[in-house]
Amino acid sequence: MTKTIELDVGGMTCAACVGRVERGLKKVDGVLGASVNLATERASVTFDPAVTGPEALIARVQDTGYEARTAE
Ligand code: 9UX
Repeated sequence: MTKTIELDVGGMTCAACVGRVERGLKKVDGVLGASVNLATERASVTFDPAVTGPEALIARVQDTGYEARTAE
């Protein structure tokens, strides 16, 4: 089974930021895909919930150097 969540990502100011966040998320075990939109400051992340979850995804974005929280 897979799940997709949306994260609000703060602190991205250029296209290279988007690449950094996407690459960071895709390195998390259990992540199947990550797509980041600079204009909306949103990340859409698809993952295997048996392996990872929102807390690990948020922590990875923060470790990459940006702010993150689950989107409403
Ligand atoms: Mo662009 Mo983002 O020069 O951390 S990579 S601002």
